[in-house]
Amino acid sequence: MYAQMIKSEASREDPEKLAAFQTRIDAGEKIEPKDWMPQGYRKTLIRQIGQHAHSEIVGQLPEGNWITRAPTLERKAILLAKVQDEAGHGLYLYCAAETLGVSRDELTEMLLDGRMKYSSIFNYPTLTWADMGAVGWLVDGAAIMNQVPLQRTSFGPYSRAMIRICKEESFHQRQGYDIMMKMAQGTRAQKRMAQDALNRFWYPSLMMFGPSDKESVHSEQSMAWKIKMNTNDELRQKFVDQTVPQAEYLGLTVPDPDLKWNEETGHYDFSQPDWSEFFDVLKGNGPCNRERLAARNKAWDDGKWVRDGLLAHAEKKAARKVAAE
Ligand code: BYC
Repeated sequence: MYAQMIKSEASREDPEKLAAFQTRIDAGEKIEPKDWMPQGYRKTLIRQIGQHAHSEIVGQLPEGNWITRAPTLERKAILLAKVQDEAGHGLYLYCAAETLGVSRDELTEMLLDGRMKYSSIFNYPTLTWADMGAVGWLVDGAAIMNQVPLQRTSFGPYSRAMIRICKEESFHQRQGYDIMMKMAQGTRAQKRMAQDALNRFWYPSLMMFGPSDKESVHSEQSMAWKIKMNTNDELRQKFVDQTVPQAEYLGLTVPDPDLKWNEETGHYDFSQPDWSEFFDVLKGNGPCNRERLAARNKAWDDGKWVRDGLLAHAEKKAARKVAAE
């Protein structure tokens, strides 16, 4: 539907402008907010950047759950800093989306009433401290795999936001791997916890890259516009190739009996996630969808008095300025 809408919009655009735009993209030029751009390009960016921003904000919830229960003061401080970074990432991304003519409030309302998505991964619960390790190692690892190429994306503000975000994500992944290392080298019970976290987060992490290329509705157009730099399957494969040796180093087992190194392709063969589960989570039926949206709705409602106060203050200031002129 969406892809068709983008195509039908393209047919209404001025063909000369479209061709000139594509030439700029092909030449690797950055598109800036005031430049002419096709409506479909603008909409696709608002969708992707908005969903990305929402993912950062909703992504604070499963980890925020563990701040008060971190095992040491040091771990608590590190986790707190990581969760704060994620709020910052959300803000950079909302700002990048705002340059396309949509307000942060509009984006938030679309998240809250279910018109916009956030990453499927955050609909899974974080049950033990080892999950903080698995989230950092696997979830941030998958995020980095997806986001490093996005530093070269064609839209200037998105690309610049990604450069900053990627630097912080690398620290996030290291802290996750460090937790896994401690758990994997700890007592038998701790190692079991680490293995259990890997078992539960492996396939949901593979799902983060989106559906298979055959099922991906946006990839073709988004890649032609360099909004996306790789297909979903390409990045998923890179993630598996990078992560399996890390699991081996930890002495943990990736929960896939069909996982094996393929000499011919130079990549790991692996089992696909259960795609029916993925689409079910997208429809709102994952283990934590309702809880996550309820938490965001509550935060929005509880923050109303702050927004109202700031707005009233800004209006008073503007009125005073006009009166003084
Ligand atoms: N979850 O045509 P496709 C983080 C949707 S945050 C939910 O392949 P596209 C972190 C997709 O939106 C990481 N929905 O789409 C934060 C589309 O539906 P709509 C977030 C998904 O856009 C805190 C439909 O499925 N990263 O790292 O070409 C703590 C068809 O898919 C998912 C980003 O957002 C999913 N996993 O490709 C720790 C990166 N996958 O919109 C960590 C930027 C697909 O038509 N985004 N869908 O209703 C992207 O790179 C791309 O948007 C995707 C999907 C690769 C995710």
